Amino acid sequence: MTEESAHSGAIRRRTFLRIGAAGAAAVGLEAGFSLLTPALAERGLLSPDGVFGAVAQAWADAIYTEVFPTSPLVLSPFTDELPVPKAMAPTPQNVYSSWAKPPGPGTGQQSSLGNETHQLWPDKIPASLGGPLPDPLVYKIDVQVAAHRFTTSKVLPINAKGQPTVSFDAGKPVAAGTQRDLPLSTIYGFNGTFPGPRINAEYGKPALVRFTNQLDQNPLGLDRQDFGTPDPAALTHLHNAHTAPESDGNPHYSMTAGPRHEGFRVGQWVDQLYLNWPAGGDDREKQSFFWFHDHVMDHTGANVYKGKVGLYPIYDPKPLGTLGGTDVGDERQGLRLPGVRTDHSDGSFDVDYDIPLVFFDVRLDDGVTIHKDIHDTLGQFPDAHNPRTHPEWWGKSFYKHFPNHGFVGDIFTVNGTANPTLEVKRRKYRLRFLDASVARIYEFKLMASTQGPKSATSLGFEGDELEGQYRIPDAQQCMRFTQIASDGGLLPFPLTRDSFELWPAKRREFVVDFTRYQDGSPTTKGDVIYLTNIMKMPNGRMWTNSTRFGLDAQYKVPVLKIVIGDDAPDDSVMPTPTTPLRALPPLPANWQSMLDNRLIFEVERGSAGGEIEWLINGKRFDPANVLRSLKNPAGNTPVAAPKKDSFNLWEISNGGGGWVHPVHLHQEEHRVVMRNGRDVTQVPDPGHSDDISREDTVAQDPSERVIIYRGFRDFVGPYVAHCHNLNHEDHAMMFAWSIT
Ligand SMILES: [Cu+2]
Repeated sequence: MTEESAHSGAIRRRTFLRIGAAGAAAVGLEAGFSLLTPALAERGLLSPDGVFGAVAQAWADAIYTEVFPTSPLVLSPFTDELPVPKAMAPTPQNVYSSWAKPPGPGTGQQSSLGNETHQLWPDKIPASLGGPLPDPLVYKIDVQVAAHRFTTSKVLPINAKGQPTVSFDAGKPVAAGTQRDLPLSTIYGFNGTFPGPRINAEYGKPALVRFTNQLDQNPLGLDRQDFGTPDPAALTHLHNAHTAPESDGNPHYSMTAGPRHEGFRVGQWVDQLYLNWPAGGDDREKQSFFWFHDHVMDHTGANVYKGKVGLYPIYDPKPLGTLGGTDVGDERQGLRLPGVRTDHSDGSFDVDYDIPLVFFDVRLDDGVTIHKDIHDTLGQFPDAHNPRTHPEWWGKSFYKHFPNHGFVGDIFTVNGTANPTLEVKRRKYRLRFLDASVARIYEFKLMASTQGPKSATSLGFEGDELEGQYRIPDAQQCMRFTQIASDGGLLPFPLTRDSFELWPAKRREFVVDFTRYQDGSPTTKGDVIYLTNIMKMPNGRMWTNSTRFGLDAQYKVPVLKIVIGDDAPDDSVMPTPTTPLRALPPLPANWQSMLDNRLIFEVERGSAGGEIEWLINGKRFDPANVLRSLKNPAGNTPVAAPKKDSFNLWEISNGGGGWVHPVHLHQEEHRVVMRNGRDVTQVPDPGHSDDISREDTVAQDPSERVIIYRGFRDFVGPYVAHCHNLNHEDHAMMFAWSIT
């Protein structure tokens, strides 16, 4: 049986629903359609001509449920140590060269299917663009079913009013008021861990990762619950590396080439080649902190939430003269950013005082909240027998594929641990922030509190106000952040921040000096500082309160406890607001002349509802066709198929309705040139001070219009752009584009 025929019997649910909306008559013979039709007809959800049309909204309203479980209260917060992943070791050459199918540049050598070839092997990068580069270091990452512990603390089961409530042990009730240990949650993890491995990469040293889908293996017999890829396919995107489409993990590509499916199925592997080479060979395009995550169409949110998150800081050993200094993880050299590097004999290296912080909000099952989802009609998780409750899943991670407003958790984790503690030396640190949450946006501040954390329940809060579980009512800001990097790598100059927002998928890097407070007074051993979230975001729609939009002075949620430890040597230098870090790539002087013929993409919540409510230019994601721009001021509607080595302006506009969208564009970093009609190339928008940097994700407040300048260099082929609120992405807020 071929790959295609093996899967042709079941049309994917989303494809079905999309087709249904467009006119199901055209595909009435599809097997999946006939399978689903009776169930839908029985529920009165199908109009006589098979087109959902007007019933879609009613259907959606009937199926949405915004009832979420309240997670049990973590009773001893800030006792678990923050896990800091160590650098992963590459596979030795004598090992990978003995693999049955070793990696390489040959025809068909890119995946186990034998139908794809690396577009640009490192030795083929032209000298004019900084090549050739050496053969890649090889890493092997297996996508595995595993178990994960969010906390070692006892927990107290509580209800939405914050009162003690019953829990369940192997499905059997346990009396209210009983303190419990949390069961392990089932994850789909890179090498079975959450967060997954950390690859410390370097410009000039390509890396190749062989991702193997082992999700069929479940030696511990873990209950997979009702989320994650049902297939179970795997597809990984190194967000947002400069990568050829066959290694980029975009679903658009995987369906037309590669696996010709939404991802790689169990037993298959793909070699993703990360050249660690900047766009156009331009050192100013270098970045500093990638992450890799799942990107299976329709299930990215569920898969990321189930644990498919990995880290990929990238260092730069090259002295750049006037364009900026080296950033090699050694504070005695170049930019002298915090970092003490240890090189290992296997080719990997670790950097002390350089710490990634992955933020992820989770919700744990209370055993009494019904699992009821629009997806239940589609038979994806037959063993779950939804809609019903799952007392046997008490205390394990709970997910809803399709909430009306987006999914947010009520326990905030850092590097996979709820309410962790980091003991720091009295010196400077480099902190790399990543929002790996499905939908939550954070605003962080460094705060001190004399009274310490109080549970939100003890303060009388209930419902959504319990999100984050703890508060520090007396907290005051005590330190500032010196921002050195954003999604697109080092900034041209550092920014001093009292607080900053972190949107889904975005990275922000900071230097923090733990030797003194912002008033200049020294810290002392044992002092405690809380990294505190001050953005209240009760659901996935948007925040209700933040510094920019009406702070709630009572909402101060400690996320990470930082304890000042011993003195330590520190050869790093705090960059000042005039320290050049990395020059921006050139913006043509005549960029405004390109405005009239820009491409325009409007993201919006459509009126059709249901599975097809999240739209771009009025269309749901169509993997088979490149999207067309809305009519631009020049009167044209160009298709999103730029020529290789061209540059253009793209407008991303938020269609409104009181939603916010982090819109992520694969491939090259962009630079915001206009926000809401104003040129921000010299003076940034006051609400978006890092518009001065290069980024890969456009943060869009309600109804904002953002125009970005971006290039399309070095590779050809299909890419995607999409909202990184993963509930939106998974429900079709994505479009296909291509470099031709
Ligand atoms: Cu969105």
